Amino acid sequence: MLKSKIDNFLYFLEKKRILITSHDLVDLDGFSSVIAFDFFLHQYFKRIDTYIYFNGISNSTNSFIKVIERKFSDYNIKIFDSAEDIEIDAIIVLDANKLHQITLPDHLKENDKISFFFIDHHYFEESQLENANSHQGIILDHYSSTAEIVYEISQEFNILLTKPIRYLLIAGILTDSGYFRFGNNNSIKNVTELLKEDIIYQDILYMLSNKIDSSEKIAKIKGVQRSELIKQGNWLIGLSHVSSFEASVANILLKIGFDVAIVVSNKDNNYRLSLRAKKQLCLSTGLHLGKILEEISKEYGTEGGGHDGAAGIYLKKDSKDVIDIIIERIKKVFFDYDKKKKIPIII
Ligand SMILES: [Mn+2]
Repeated sequence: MLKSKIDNFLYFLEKKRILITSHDLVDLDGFSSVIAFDFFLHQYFKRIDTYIYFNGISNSTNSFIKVIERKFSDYNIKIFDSAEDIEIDAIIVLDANKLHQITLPDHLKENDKISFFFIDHHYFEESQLENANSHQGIILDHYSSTAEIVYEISQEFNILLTKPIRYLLIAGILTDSGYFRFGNNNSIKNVTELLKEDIIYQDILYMLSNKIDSSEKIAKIKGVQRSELIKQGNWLIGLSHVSSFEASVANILLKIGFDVAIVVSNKDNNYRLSLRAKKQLCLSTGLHLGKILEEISKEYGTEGGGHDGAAGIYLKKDSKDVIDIIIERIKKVFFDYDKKKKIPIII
C-alpha cells in the first residue's frame, strides 16, 4: 500500500539533490526516520545526493545518538551544521507536516523551484497544504510514529536495514508510542521485526533511560501542585501551568488519574498548551484533541493540532479565554458521549 503511494515520488527524486529534515528540535522519532529514510534512498538509487540537516536536536535525542555512536564505533551519522550554502531541488520532511515547524534558510523555504515532500503521522487536513502543486506527502495519522511508516516503506522495497538504524527506529517507535501505550498491534509487530534475533529489548530500554534533569523533576512537581480539577460528569480534566516541560507535566497528570491534561507554559510572547488524553478514552468517546486544537487554531489564527491523545497549540497572550473554549469543547465530547450512553449527567 505504501509502495503505490511512494512510487511516483521516487520517480520524481531520481537524480535530484535532496535535503532531508524534520521538525525543529528534532525528537527521536523524527531523527531516526530521517536517518532511515536517507539510508533507504541510498539503497534504492544507485546514486543520489542527500543532505541531512536539523534545526536543533533535543537533549534526549542527543544522548541516544551518543550511546549509538559508542556502541557502533564505525558508524557515523553525517549531519550538516547549516543549510545556508546547500543547493537542492527537493526537501523531504519527516515527522512534521507544516512548514512553520521547520526553520530553514529563506533561499530554500521561499523558493518555488524546490518541491516539498512530507512523511508524517500527525493529523492534518488536505486543504491546509500550502501551494498544493509542489507539496505532496504520505500522512498517516493512525500510525503512532513516523519511524513505523519509514520501516514499512523499507520493507515494501525489500531494503535490509543496518543494525544501528534498527536500534534508532525501535527507539523512535518506543518513545513516540509512549512505550506502546499509544501504539497498536502493528507497532508491536514492527518492533518485533526490527529486533530480529540480535537486538535485546531490555538493552534498548536501558539505552533510553537517560537521567531526568532536576529542572524537569521540579516542573513535574510544580505542575502537579498547581493542577486544577475540572469535572464533567465522572470525567476528570486537569489544568495546570509551568514554565517549561509542559508535555512531560501533562503526561504526569494522566498518570495520577486525570482523564485529560492541559498544561500551559509561557513561550516568548505566546502561551503554549500541551494536551494529553488517555488513548482508551479517545477510542471510546471519540475525543480527538488534535482536531479540536486544529479547529480552534483556524478560528483564532494560530498554530495547533496533533493526535487524538496528544496535541498542542500556541495562543497569543491576550487570548487567555481561548483556554476556556478548549475546555468547553472537551467537556462537550464527554457530555455528548454520556448522553448517548444514557449515563446520568451530573453537572
Ligand atoms: Mn513522531
